[in-house]
Amino acid sequence: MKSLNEIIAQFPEVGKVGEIIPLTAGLINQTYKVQTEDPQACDYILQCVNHQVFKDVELLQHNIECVTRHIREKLEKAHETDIDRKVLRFVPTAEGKTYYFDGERYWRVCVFIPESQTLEAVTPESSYLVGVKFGEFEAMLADLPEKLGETIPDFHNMEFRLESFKEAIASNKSGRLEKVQWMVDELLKRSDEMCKAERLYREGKLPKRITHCDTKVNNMLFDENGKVLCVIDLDTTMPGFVLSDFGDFIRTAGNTGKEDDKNLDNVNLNMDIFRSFAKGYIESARSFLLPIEIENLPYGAKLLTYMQTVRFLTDYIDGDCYYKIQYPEHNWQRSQAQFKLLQSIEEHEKEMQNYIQSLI
Ligand code: GN1
Ligand code: MG
Repeated sequence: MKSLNEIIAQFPEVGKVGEIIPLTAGLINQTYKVQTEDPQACDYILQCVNHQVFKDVELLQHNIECVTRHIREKLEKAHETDIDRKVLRFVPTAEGKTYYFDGERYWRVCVFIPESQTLEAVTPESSYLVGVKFGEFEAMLADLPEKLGETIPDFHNMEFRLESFKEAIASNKSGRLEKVQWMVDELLKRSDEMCKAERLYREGKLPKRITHCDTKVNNMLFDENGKVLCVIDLDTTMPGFVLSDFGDFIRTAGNTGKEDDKNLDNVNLNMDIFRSFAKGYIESARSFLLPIEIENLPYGAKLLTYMQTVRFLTDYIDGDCYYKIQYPEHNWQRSQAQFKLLQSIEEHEKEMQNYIQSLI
């Protein structure tokens, strides 16, 4: 196996390397911060792409190159300043590729955006700004000339997720089914309602657009003054429903507790975050959103929370093959916390709909 220093050496732009620090945030890829010795030079992010999850890394990097190039061009045309902090830049290998295959694993390097930070929680003020930014992100990609592929086929396809769920239940690999049966029943009870988006798509009523598909708070960089800089973690940027982007933000940032909170009393929908995000998002995305998309935004919040509950529980029943876990019952804890959030979102559905109506 090649050492990290040998891997980085494949990306000639990166100068003399100092410390390499593992970062732990993501549940999928392995990420490192690469500090360079020259104090004038920038630092880098090195990532080992999870090839189990992202089967076609070439397609993945093609998507990312198209997206970052297009956004960069838009920022340049708009005479924005400080562009290198507003869009990611991936570093080429000696062969001019944006990834390196070491015979076993895929690696890529992007520039570390200086004086930037991720937040694990937002305030109503910052969630308004993040709403504006994710709306802008989709708006900027609305006229992307290249066609993007699905980096994870059927990633946010609820019908497909339910099929995998049912397969996991049928084979009960971990023997954990009995314990979680009550939640399985609760989830299956809602399955028909939760496939509405796929049905609307087939009927030609709900479009697919380029969406980010992982709009967590920690996939947004902020500057030292709390201003939004740029959207990161572009691995799942692909055709999908805007409901995904809206919903996944509410699912993550609009939770008064943690995604894996051990105390379920902490977990509820934060309506202040919902309102401020919705306001910002609709402001910047209304230029291209159809009425059916706007109307279904609260449904998106419910759908993504439901989908994540199904995904965590599927992984738990399968014996923890997908998500990185920190303790044996982690995926069960996550499932319970997501389910609690789902219930809270269901209780607030009417209130969310009324608010969206008041904005349009
Ligand atoms: C994964 O790796 P991370 O934390 O950015 C997952 C998301 C889930 C999330 C659960 C490719 O994202 O879809 O919502 O965990 N990404 C992939 O928090 O499966
Ligand atoms: Mg991420």
